Amino acid sequence: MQVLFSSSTESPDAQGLGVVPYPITRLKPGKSVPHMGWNCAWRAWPGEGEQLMREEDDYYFVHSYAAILPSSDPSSSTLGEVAYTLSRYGEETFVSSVRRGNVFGTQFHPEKSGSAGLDLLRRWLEAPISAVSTTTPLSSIPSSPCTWQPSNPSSSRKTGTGLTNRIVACLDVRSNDAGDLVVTKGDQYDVREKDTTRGVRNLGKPVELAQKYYAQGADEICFLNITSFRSSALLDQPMLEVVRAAAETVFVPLTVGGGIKDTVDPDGTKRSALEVAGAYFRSGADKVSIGSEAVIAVEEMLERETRGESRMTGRTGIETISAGYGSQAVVVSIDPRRVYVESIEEVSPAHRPCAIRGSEATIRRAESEKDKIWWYQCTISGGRDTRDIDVIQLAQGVERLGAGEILLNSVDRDGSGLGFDLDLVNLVKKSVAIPVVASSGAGCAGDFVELFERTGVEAGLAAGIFHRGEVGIGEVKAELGRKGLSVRQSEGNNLL
Ligand code: 1PR
Repeated sequence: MQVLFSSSTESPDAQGLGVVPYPITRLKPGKSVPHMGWNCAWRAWPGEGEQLMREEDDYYFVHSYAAILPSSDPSSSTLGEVAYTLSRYGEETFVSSVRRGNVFGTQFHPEKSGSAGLDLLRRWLEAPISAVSTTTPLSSIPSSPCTWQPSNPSSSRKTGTGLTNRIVACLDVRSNDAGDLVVTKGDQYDVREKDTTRGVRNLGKPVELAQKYYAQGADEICFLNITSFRSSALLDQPMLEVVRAAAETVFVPLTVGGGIKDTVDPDGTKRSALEVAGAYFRSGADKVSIGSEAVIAVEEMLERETRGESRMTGRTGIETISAGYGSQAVVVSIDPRRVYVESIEEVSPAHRPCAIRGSEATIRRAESEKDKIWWYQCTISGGRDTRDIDVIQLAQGVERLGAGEILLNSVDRDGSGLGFDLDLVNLVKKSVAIPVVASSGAGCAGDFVELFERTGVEAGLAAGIFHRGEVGIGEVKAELGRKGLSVRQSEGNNLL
C-alpha cells in the first residue's frame, strides 16, 4: 500500500508512485513500534460505495511506518479522498486502507487476518465491476471531512493502544526416536518421558495442531524447532514442509524458530542466516525467531563496546534479516534462568539491574522464595548452557541490533503451570520499546488476565495447557473479555 504514496521517511531517496499525494512517516515513539497485532479499521466515509469491510472485525497489522493524519486537525487532511478506512494506534490515527477505482491497498494483512481477511478478499473479488472501475467519478466521494473516529462505538477500543491482547499457541517441534516430527512439551525444557523407554513426549502432529488452534481463534502460531541447534535448518526439509503445509490453511501469522543462524552443510556449503530465514519466509513464515545466535551476537557487541569499537558489524543474523525483510520479521527468543544468590553483592554490578528480592517480588511464589534473591541469566542451546549475560542486556542488545519483537520464555516456569513470571516479564517490558510476547508457565485462563493487567505486554503464549486440552483458546479469550481486556472477537477461524 505504501508504494502508492508519494514518499516515505523509510527510504528518503526513493519516490513513491504518487497515486496518493501524501507522505508515509514513522510511527511516533512512546508505544511499542512496530505496531504489531490485531486492530480495528473503520470506514472513513460511512455509507459510501461498496461495503468491502465489516467494521466489527479486527485485522492483523505489522508495520512501523504509516500515512498518519495530522494530530492537530485530522479531519482536515487532504487524505480523505482516497482513505477507505482509518485505524488508531495509541494517539495516532492513520490510513489503514486506500481505494481509488480499482486500486485498493491495505496497511494490514488480509491474508493473515483469519476469516475476516479472507472475507475482505472475497468481497473485493466479488464486487461488481462498476464498483471497481477506474471510470467511477471521484465526485462520488463526499467532499465533507472524513470520519476520523470510529463510527461504530462497539468496534472501537476507546482506551489503550487500540491493539487487542494477542494469544499465541506455541508448538515445540522435534523428531521423535522414529524420525517423525512431533509436537512435544515438557517442563524446564526436558521433553523426554520420565519412563526412559518411551522417548520423546508426543503430543500430536504439528500441522494438525496448528489448524486446530487456528480454528479455535489463536491470534498467532509459533513453531519452535527445538533440536535444530544441532543441524542445518536448510537441510531440515520436514520442518520447511510443516511451515508450507500450515501456511496453506492457517491464515494468521506464523513464527518459526530454531537454527536460524549461519551454518555449514555437511558437504561444506556455507548458508547464511539470511538464506535460512529466506527459505522459511518463502515457505510461508511471517517471522523467524532467533535464540542462541542472538545471545552470541549481543555478547560480541558488548565486547566491541568495551574495546571502544563500533557496536554494529552489519553481519549478524538479526542485522542481515531485519535489513532484508524488515525488523518486524525478526523475533528474538530469550531463554532466561533464575540464579539464586545469598546477597545482592554476589551479583556482578553489570547484572544487578535484573536482580529481584523475593520479599518484593510480585509473582505468585512459593513461601520458601520469600527470603531469596535472584537474577536472570541467559542460556543457549535449549537451556543447556548458561552465558555471562543477563536478560536486560540481551533484550536491549537485540533491540539495538534490529529485532522487532521479543519472545520471552522462562526455563524455571516452562511447563510448571504456576503462571507467568511477572517480575521477569516486567523487567524486560520496561527495558525495550519493541513488542514482547510473554511465555512459559500458563496454567489457567486467569494467568493471562494477570499477565495483561500487570505487565502491559502485547501477547501471551502457552503450549502445555493447550496441547493437553486443559484450557482452550476460546476460554482464555472469554475470560479476558469478562475482565474488560480487549481480545480479537472471533468465533474462530474457518479452515478453507
Ligand atoms: O537456539 O535459535 O536454535 O532456537 C531454539 C529455540 O527452541 C529457542 O526458541 C528455544 O526457546 C527453544 N527450545 C530449545 N529447547 C527447548 C526445549 O523445550 N527443550 N523450547 C526449547 C522452549 C519454551 C517455549 C514453551 C513455553 C510455554 N520451549 O517454547 O512453549 O515455555 O510452555 P508452557 O505454556 O507449557 O509453560 P535456536
